[in-house]
Amino acid sequence: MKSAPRFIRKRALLAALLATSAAASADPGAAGGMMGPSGSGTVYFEEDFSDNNAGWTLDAEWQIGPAVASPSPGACGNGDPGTDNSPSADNGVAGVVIGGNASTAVHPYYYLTSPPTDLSQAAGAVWLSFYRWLNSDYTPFMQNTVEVWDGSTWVTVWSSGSAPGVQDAAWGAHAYDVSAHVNAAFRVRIGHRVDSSGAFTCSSWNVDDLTLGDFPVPVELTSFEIE
Ligand SMILES: [Ca+2]
Ligand SMILES: [Ca+2]
Ligand SMILES: [Ca+2]
Repeated sequence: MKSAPRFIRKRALLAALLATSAAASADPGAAGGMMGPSGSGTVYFEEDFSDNNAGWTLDAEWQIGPAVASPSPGACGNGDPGTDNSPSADNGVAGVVIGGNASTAVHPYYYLTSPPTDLSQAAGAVWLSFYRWLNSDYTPFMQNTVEVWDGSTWVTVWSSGSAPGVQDAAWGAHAYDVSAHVNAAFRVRIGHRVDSSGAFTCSSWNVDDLTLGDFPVPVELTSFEIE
C-alpha cells in the first residue's frame, strides 16, 4: 500500500516546493507556459541515468555514465558538470562525450532515444521534464533538438536557434507539454547535429532526471520521499 500514497505525498511536496521556488521554468513556446502542478502527481516514466537498464538507444557520441567535469573549451561557454542532478550517489547522467567535447565535423543528428512508454491510458496532461546542462554553438553551425514519437512521426518540441548559442552553467529544469502526442509507444529523443564547418568546440548535452508525468517539473522526486 505504499506505492499509491507515494505519489500523493510527492505531489503535496511538489506543490510546496513550487510555491517557494523558481527552480523550474517552462520553455518559451511550450503550450500553456509555466503552471503549477495540476495533475495527481502520476509519474509514467522516470530516469535518473544511474544505469541503462531501461534500454536507451545511444547514437554516436552519446553516453550514459558518471558525470565528469571538463574545462570550458573556450568560445562555446562551459564544460561538462562534475556532478549529476540526482540525489543518488551514482553520479549518472546521459551526455554527449561525457567529460569532453562534441566533434565539430559536419554530421546529421545523433540521438539519445528512450524506450517506449505506454501513455495510451494517460488521463489529462502529460509533461516531458528533465534537467539540462547544455553548451552548444548556434545555427547554422550546431543545432539541438528535443522530439517525441506521436505514434507515426517524430514531433519537435524544442530546438535551438541562431546566435547566441546555449551556454548552461548549471543544471536547469525544462518542461514541455506533450499531451497532444501521447500514444501506446511514446518515446523521447534528444539530439545534436553539426550543419556547417567552422563550428566552435562545445561540451554539448548533459541530461538528468527525465520524467514523464502529469505535472511539469522534473523535481528530484526521491529527495522528497517521506516514509
Ligand atoms: Ca547525485
Ligand atoms: Ca543522475
Ligand atoms: Ca560533453
